Amino acid sequence: MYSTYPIDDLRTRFIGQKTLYYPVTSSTMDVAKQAIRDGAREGTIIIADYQTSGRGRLGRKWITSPDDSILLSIILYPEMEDLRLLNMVAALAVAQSIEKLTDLKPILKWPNDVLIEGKKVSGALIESDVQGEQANSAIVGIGLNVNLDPSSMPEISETATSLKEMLGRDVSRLNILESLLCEFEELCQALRHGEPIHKEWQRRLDTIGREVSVKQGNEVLEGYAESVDKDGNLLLRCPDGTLATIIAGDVTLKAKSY
Ligand code: BT5
Repeated sequence: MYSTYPIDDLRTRFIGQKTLYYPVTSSTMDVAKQAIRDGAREGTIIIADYQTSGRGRLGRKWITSPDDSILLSIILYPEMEDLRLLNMVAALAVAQSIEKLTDLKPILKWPNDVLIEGKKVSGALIESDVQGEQANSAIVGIGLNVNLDPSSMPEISETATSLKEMLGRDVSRLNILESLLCEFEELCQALRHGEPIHKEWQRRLDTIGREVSVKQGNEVLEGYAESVDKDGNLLLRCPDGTLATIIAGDVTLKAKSY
């Protein structure tokens, strides 16, 4: 269990100022959807100690054991043009909050993974309600492995890590959460003021300048990850010299050549 809720003295204006907290729920995304239907205000967060059906993108699972992770959904009512940038906000907020509180050096993997020493410590899932050209709402879901022990979880033991595993000590979920919410709000404000947050995101992306394979459904594209555009799409230089714009997919990095 988190020790205290709500967070005392949370230094944000709107993110996390209203919290719905569950020891166990199916998925904080589902709770957030219902909260939107019930008229939740912007910045409302849903946090859980455990999810019975935690989800990732494309129907994949998000796996944790009880009380060891940050499992968070944030409700936003964004402008349409900001919607596609929320994955950047989520990944940057996670990376910056880890950096503020530890000496770890997280890096980002396109589109929204946060890695430490090549292993995934956090992922983000954005679910939105869009009608025509209008974004009605968005839910930013963030899973962050704080004290998780990946070695006890065969499905992710090879690919996942946690702050505890990297630091060799327990880490306060509450401290990380508080920092994460502050970073998230600052980035939201930057986005609203039209600041180019994609530049900082791109700077931290390990994917750029690497040979990669991109899986989109059953199709696999190979090429050189040249850069990202301001909407966060990956620009892939294909072997025939053409430039492909990748909007969604899973990237596998090939070994670094020095
Ligand atoms: C993501 O999906 O990385 C988005 C994860 C979002 C989870 C949060 S938790 C709060 C909120 N409520 C939810 O129900 N979801 C959100 P994706 O890129 O599809 O990655 C999923 C893949 O990551 C899985 O197929 C596993 O390989 C791996 N994975 C699963 N659990 C993991 C964990 N705890 N740590 C690291 N990797 C994990």
